[in-house]
Amino acid sequence: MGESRLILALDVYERERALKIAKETSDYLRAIKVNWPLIIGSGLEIITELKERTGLPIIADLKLADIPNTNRLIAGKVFEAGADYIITHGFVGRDSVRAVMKLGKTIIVVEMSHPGAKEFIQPVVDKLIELANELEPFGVIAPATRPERVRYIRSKLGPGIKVITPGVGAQGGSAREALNAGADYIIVGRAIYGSENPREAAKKIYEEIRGLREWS
Ligand code: NUP
Repeated sequence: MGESRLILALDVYERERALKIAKETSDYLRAIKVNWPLIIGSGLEIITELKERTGLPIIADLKLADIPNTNRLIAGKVFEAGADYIITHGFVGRDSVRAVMKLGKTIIVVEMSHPGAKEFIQPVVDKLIELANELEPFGVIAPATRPERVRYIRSKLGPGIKVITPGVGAQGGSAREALNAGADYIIVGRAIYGSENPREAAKKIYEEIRGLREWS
């Protein structure tokens, strides 16, 4: 991946719109994250197409949370379509996560960015960090909406594991604060694709965070 630390969450349904926004913003991105809305709206081939047209790595944000065999069946097809990374839940246990990791680079959800994450996920964060340290995935998801939690997670996590933080912009988190708290990359969706000029919005965030120090 290039120099930028900005990942676009491309949560639109339509293929044409997705390709247009991806093309307009790609100069400022490190990767494009594809989630269920786009896969449901445009089909799995959108991964292949986005990758070919932008040359950027694709993160498939499926948040897999199934038994090992089902996780494997899903992840196999998604990596085959060209995804470079898959996001998976850790709370389903090591066997389910391992099934994904066997097939390709994996990002484990350690703490989500929405308020509801405090109900069930936050209380088990230490165990999810332990799981990540043991399995050594490419990275983990931590909440940009709670920089103090990003700092905590970073402090407990092995140095080789990247911290990737959604929640910037529409959910109220600040790119700068997340990165200063130890995030390696930030994920931004609505604040870019929902803007009147996605290219300008991406550029603005890119410029805001350029030059902040790298943690790992
Ligand atoms: O904890 C998480 N929070 C979150 O927002 C884990 C995620 N994967 N996401 C995703 O990041 C969410 O599903 C969406 O695709 C993106 C954030 O989009 P936005 O709030 O910037 O529009």
